[in-house]
Amino acid sequence: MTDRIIDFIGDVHGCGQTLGRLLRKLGYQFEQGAYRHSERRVVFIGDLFDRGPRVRLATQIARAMVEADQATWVLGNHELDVMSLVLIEGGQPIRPATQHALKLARATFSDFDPAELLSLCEWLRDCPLFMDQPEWRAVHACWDQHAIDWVRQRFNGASPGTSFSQIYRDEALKKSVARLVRGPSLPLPQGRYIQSSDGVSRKRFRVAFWIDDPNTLGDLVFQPDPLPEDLSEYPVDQDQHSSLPYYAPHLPPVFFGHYWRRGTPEPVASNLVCLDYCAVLREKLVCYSHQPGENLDACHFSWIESVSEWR
Ligand SMILES: [Mn+2]
Repeated sequence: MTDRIIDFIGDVHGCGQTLGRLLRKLGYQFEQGAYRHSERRVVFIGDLFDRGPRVRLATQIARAMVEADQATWVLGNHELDVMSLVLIEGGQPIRPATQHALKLARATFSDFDPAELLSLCEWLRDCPLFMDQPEWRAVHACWDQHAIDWVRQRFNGASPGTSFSQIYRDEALKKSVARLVRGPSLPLPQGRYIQSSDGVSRKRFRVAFWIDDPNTLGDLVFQPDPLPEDLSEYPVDQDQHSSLPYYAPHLPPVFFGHYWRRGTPEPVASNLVCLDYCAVLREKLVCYSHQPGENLDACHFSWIESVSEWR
């Protein structure tokens, strides 16, 4: 795998038509049922499911590429959430379908017939939660070595396989998986909350996992909604800080998604690339084309404006 250029593609969220356009822009050709390229391969960084208008198309493209050995599909939180609602074990769904869970998964459920979605979810059991190559790494939200080691040991590898339901039965495993697919967050001080742009009020905020010595909460925040100004200057509690993972700059580059970035894509640190640029909010579906061994550079990003997905 290491001699090929790797195209890491961020959160597709049902923008299936935009995904096809991005692959063609990168030089992939649709032949024998899958997009293919002789010198490149794709790593989908997760969250192909939910929210957008063409979830089924997006997943058909990705699955066909995986089956043709042209891509790897790294699982995101939205894949895991749908799988846990759809997969049956011991005669019951793994996770009960709450109103909130059904609302998040609505675009996926409405685009598939139930048997087809079940079969896709069964197939996804064998997709990995992370990729750990000598020269690069990929995960949906956060590389936390402790969580990676824990998951690898419990799954005997990177894919849940027949152990999928254990994620919802084993608290330590659940926490580790959540760390990989949702990333770390911190609680706001007592009684405070953030009214975020999606209409939800939150008592926690998402934080970066590569800040060595933060002084204030503002040094750590990594999400679209800023902290209120007074909280931004709030000192970091050292106990809280020591609970967070830290990814050091000498480690291999990590490619991830999940964080709803905006603007012109660029690496977030010398060895970290976030690929989620809000395709499903009519922004960009973003790719980083990595030649293993080379330094990261903003010139290796490419993207498609996703607005035509709705025309
Ligand atoms: Mn996500």
